[in-house]
Formats: sequence, structure tokens, C-alpha cells
Amino acid sequence: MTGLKTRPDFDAVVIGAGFSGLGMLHRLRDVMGLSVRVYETGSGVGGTWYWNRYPGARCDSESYIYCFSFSKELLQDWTWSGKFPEQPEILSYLEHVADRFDLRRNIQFNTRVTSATFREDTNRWQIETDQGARVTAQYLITGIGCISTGNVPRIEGLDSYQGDWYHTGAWPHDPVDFTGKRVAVIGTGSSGVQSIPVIARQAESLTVFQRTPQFTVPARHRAADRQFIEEEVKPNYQEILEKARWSQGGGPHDPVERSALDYPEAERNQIYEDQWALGGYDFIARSFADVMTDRAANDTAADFIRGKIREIVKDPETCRKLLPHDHPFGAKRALLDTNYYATYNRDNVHLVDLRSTPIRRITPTGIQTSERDFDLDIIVFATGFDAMTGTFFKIDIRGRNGLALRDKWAEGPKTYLGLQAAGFPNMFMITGPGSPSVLSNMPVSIEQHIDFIADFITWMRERDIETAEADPQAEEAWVVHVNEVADTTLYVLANSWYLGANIPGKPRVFMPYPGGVGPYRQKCNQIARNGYPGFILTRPATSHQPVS
Ligand code: N01
Repeated sequence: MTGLKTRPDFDAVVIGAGFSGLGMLHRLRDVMGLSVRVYETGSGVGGTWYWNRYPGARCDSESYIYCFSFSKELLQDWTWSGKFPEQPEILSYLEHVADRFDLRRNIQFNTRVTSATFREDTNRWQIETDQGARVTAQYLITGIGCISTGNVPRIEGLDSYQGDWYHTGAWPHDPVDFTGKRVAVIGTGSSGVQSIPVIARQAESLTVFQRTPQFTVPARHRAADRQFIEEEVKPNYQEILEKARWSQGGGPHDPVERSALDYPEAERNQIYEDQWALGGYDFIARSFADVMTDRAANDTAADFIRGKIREIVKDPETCRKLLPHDHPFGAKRALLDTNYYATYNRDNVHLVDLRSTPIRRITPTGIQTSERDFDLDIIVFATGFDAMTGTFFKIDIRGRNGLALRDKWAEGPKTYLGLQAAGFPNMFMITGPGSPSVLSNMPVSIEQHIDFIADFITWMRERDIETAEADPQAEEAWVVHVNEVADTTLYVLANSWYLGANIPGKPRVFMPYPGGVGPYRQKCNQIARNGYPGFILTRPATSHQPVS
């Protein structure tokens, strides 16, 4: 046990400088007094909001709840300009946080972590980077995001394409000028639905290649309501955020209790109509309680939206192609849009249904489908991400006995609470697979994980506990629980990235925890109160000897 008394280079290494990494660094360094190094691939802070600079990029959470809550002063000082925060402003916010709390001095930018190995002889993590660094740390904390490894489909001929192409999740820092260009967007998820109307306004022509029509609800984005923010939000910020913490999805609204099935059609549609006019996720949260839980109730919302598409889209053939038909509303992530369906009424916009005319190949001059060739100057891949696990697999993470995380998760991710994986001591994941993360307002989930991890590490240090790792039995039980809850939802009725269905060959496993952020928080708090059952704890020099 020679190495046990050696101090590691850092108490903690954190990977990523987005919301998770910044919040974790602040907590570990400034509240707990630990030494921390953050590694970040990008040249600046921001994570998701550093990379996703595509036209129209904006968050679907309302701006006043899309923020850190750890500083009362920050909450009072920052004022968002729009109802939904736009990418440049979120990035400015995170840059402001980094400056205000002097976080950059502990972040090494332009540095990708290539491997992280748990050394059983020292109980330390050894971390290596593409810049040649090799450092040790007691705790390894991943803040690598859930949706950060882009999926560019392997379409034959892409290498031969002579125009420009971009993935929405790795957008250039200089804006792309679409003026006078013939543009294609492949993909109609959140990124496609946000970017298509904006690109359509600039491009000479826009052809949208759609594989699955999706449901989208108008965001009704507008300037932030200053009076509401100053008079209702800021004086009550703590209460508002506390309510969000105990909610289902991380928002502060009171849930409705009525069932869609208890209302006559006309009355029900008027309720949908009112929420449609208001816009945003309230269409789901404030219409009826069972839209996301009961298929018959969901059908009423789906029918209403299909009716809206018929009202908005003038060309009958385009309208037919846009009607979602193969999954319940919201089973793929519910989308918010600004003028999405109306964009198809523009003369310069065309829709290609890839189910009936699939892409055969990309040619030097454009895209060839089974029906025809499209000449293009720019192709935009809005084709999503290898979500939740893809970014973990880009790092060679090895736990006890040299076990690679990518081998452990070969049949789907296995975690305890989305926080730890058995066999990987002292590695904590912020919003890992098995946590509510992507099914919630992310900052609420991220801060809950930061709190849990920080409190756990504090608790361990007070008791001279050197390592903590998920107990395999607790992990197995959590995986079963996540799947049982998922099976009661409508999410499992769609081929979504939640299930890994968008990546050929990826195991079909429901990855996030759909039980809600409030119930999840309650479970985590109870585990903390009871002395962290489900985690194996060891003291120094006892190697893998559990603490009884
Ligand atoms: O990706 P997606 P995204 N050929 O996976 C299609 C978050 N986010 O970047 O449905 C042709 O949702 C695919 O078709 P199908 C949010 O959590 C949030 O849009 O698989 N098409 C689909 O239409 C979101 O859910 C915000 O049949 C192909 C599209 O590409 C997540 O990120 C904004 C294809 C991918 O949709 C991902 O969103 C942006 C192929 N080979 C993102 N492969 C906000 O907060 C895939 N597609 C607003």
C-alpha cells in the first residue's frame, strides 16, 4: 500500500466546463476548500451552449428558471432579455459566472481528457489528456453533458461532397451565411425545428429531409416580462426555485389535476386552444394531468396538434408528410418552435419524406434520394447525438481490475442513481444515465447532483473514508427501478434517443430516470440521511475493505 499516503495532484478532477463543471468547481473549491482541476475540450466555458451555436438555438426552459441558484446575489443581478434564453445569452451568462467567481484559473481549456484509470494501489484516479498531462486525483467527476457527442450519420459519399456541411452540435464560431445558398437540413428534432425557420429566411432554397414527423408546440417566444421578473420572481426567487426542485420536471408551476378524458371534446379543445395560444411547455403541464401518462388522453392532444398542422400548412401533400403518426405526443422529446409549420408555406422551402424516398448517397454536388438528385451548397446535419453514453465512451475510463466503462455498459448503461457505476470508486457523474437529467430543467438536476456529490464527499472526509462506489446490488436494483418506471410511461412507445434508438447498433435501453426530479431528490436525500446505503465505503490502508 505504498501510495496510500501520497497526496494526489488534485483532490478532484472535473471533466467539462458547462453548467455542471462550473457549479461543481465553485462548490468544491470555494465552499469545501478542495484543490480542483477542470479539463475542458473547448476554448471557453459553456458546454452545450459553447458548441450548439446553430441559428435559432435557444433553451426550452423559461429563462428565469434556467440558472444557478447557489448565489442569491447572482440571482438578483442577472436579468434575462427573453422569455426563453437564447444561446448567445446563455453563453454570456456562463461566462459571467466564470468571471464573477474567478473560475477560469482552475480550468484548462483546449484539453480533452483521453483516459481516466482507477489505480487500485493508491486508490487514486490517474487522468491523461491529449495535451500530454498525466495527473492524479482522489475524485473524478464527470460534467460532460448528456447530449454532447454529435451523430453524423454514415451516409455513403459524404467524403466526396464539395459543398460545406455542419452538425448543429459543433457549429462554427463565425456565423454561417446562408444568403443565396441552396441548403439542406437533415433531421427534425429540437435542433432542426429551431434552425429550419431561421435558415429558411436567409437561404435561396431550403430542403428539409425528414425521417420522422414530430409534434411541436409554439414557444411564443418574446421579450421577458420585466414586471413579472422584478415584482414576482426576484422577490420570491428562493421559493420559486424550491418549488422547481420538488416538481416533476424542474419547473415551478402547480400541476393540474384534471383528466383530458373527463371533458367533452369541445371543452377539451378549448383548453388546448388556450394553452396553444400561451405557448411553451404549459401546453403539456397545464392542459391535463394525464397527457403524458395515458395513451387515450395523449391521443386527444396529438389529434389537436394534427388539427393545427392541417390549419397552418397550406399544401396538402406537405401537410400530410408533416403529420406525426407513429408515436405518442411527447414520447420523443416534446418540441417548442417558432413558426416551424408555417415555414413550409414559404416558396423556397421543400420537404422530403425520407420514409418514402430515402437518401441513397451524398454526391459531390448534393444529396441523392431514391427519387432524385438535390444540388446543394450547404448541408446541415440536425441529426442529434449519441446521447448519455457516447461522450463517456470517447474517454477510456477504467475502474477496478482494468474494467472499461464501455465494456461494463456494452448492453446499456448501469448506474446507481445515475451518480456512480459499480467498480468505479470515487467517480461521480453529474446527470449520468439513470438520473432525471434530460427529462427535466437541466440546471435544477445539475445542482441537485452537485449538492449530493459535495455533501457525500464532505461526509466521507469527515469520517476518513477514502473511497465510495456503488454496490452492484444497489446498482442492479436501480436499473430495474428505472426500467419499471419507464415501462409505465409513454416514452417507451417511440424510437427516441432516450432509448438509444437513433444510433445504429446501440442497445435499446431507456437511459434517463423518468420518475421526476422531486421524487428522485427525495430518494437521494433519504439515502444521504441514512448514511449512504447502496454505496460501498472504504477507509485508507484497508484497500477494498468495506466500512461496516
Ligand atoms: O436531435 P434529435 P436534436 N437520416 O435526436 C433525424 C436537446 N436539445 O439535436 O426521429 C435522417 O432529437 C431524426 O429522425 P428520427 C433536446 O434534449 C434541446 O434535434 O430518429 N434523419 C430526428 O428527426 C433534444 O431532444 C434544445 O427518425 C436522421 C433528428 O435527426 C436533444 O438535444 C435544442 C438520421 C434528430 O433529432 C437532441 O435534439 C436542441 C438519419 N440517418 C437540442 N439520424 C432546446 O432546449 C437522425 N435523424 C430547445
